[in-house]
Amino acid sequence: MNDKENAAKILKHAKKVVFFTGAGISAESGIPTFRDSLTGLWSKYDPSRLETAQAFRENPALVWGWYLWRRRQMSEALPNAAHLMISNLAETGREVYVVTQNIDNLHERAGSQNIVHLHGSLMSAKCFSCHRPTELTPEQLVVSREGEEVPPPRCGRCNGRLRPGIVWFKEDLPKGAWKSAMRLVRDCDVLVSVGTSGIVTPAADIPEIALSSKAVVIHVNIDDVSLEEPNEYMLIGKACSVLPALWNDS
Ligand code: BV8
Ligand code: ZN
Repeated sequence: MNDKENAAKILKHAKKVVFFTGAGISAESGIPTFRDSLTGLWSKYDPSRLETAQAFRENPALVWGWYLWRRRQMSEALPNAAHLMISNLAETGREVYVVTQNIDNLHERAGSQNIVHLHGSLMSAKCFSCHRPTELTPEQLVVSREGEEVPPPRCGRCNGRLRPGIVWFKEDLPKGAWKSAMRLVRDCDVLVSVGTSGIVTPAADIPEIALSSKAVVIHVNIDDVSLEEPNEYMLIGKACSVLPALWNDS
């Protein structure tokens, strides 16, 4: 049997499955990934300029405007066949969890329930000064074009600036999120790692942690990202083709 057939068989017999996802799973929904040479967000913006608290301090309107723009891209995107396969698999009597690095809400909109956002979510905002979480009004979400600078709204409690509820570089991951992810990853039968380049830590350590906890790891990526270890399967291809086939073939 080839890797795909083996992986499908393993998934069929799994009781507890964790899907570890990165930007690649949302690529076919039209949301640019970070490292695509042409359209990737990195190539348009220097992450060190925009994805740090320092950048927000220096130019809150640029950073807030950029995230509003990304939020607009997300709202115009739809969950794809890969997101839907994960949500449908949870209806087959096995435990299915999602641990995602993505800040979009496509897993939620595909119907997945048990989701851990390691790096926060574009749906949330909090105060840069007192950290109070704040719901945004529709008016506060308006942005017209990419790169538009929009001064962030103010906190109702301390009048500090609101920031996106996400984790920037050099910021710790939410304690609860990391703990939940570790509990799930250490206790699963199969970890399916979908559309991640494995560059950003500590999230990038997750497939290795799963392998050392005796889980099988199935990578789904257009590139070969395998760690060349036993109990690992590398399925090369687009998430929207590979994931549905993984379930239909089993
Ligand atoms: C931390 C939210 C402790 C924001 C993100 C030096 C100095 C200081 C820190 C560090 C340092 N060196 C390392 C670090 C740690 C740092 C880090 O990892 N840096 C990297 C750049 C080396 N990490 C941190 O800072 C983390 N915090 O460590 O705290 C600490 C405290 C103080 C000081 C030091 C450490 C916090 C990291 C969180 C950053 N926030 N996101 C936002 O999104 O705007 S990271 C962001 O980038 C994503 O969340 C995700 O994690 C990452 C992108 O990775 P991927 O999702 O994998 O996406 P990518 O584009 O890379 O890859 C896409 C993949 O999909 C590719 O493989 C491609 O082949 C594939 N693909 C494409 N299309 C498809 C496909 N596959 C299938 N189908 C397709 N159709
Ligand atoms: Zn505040």
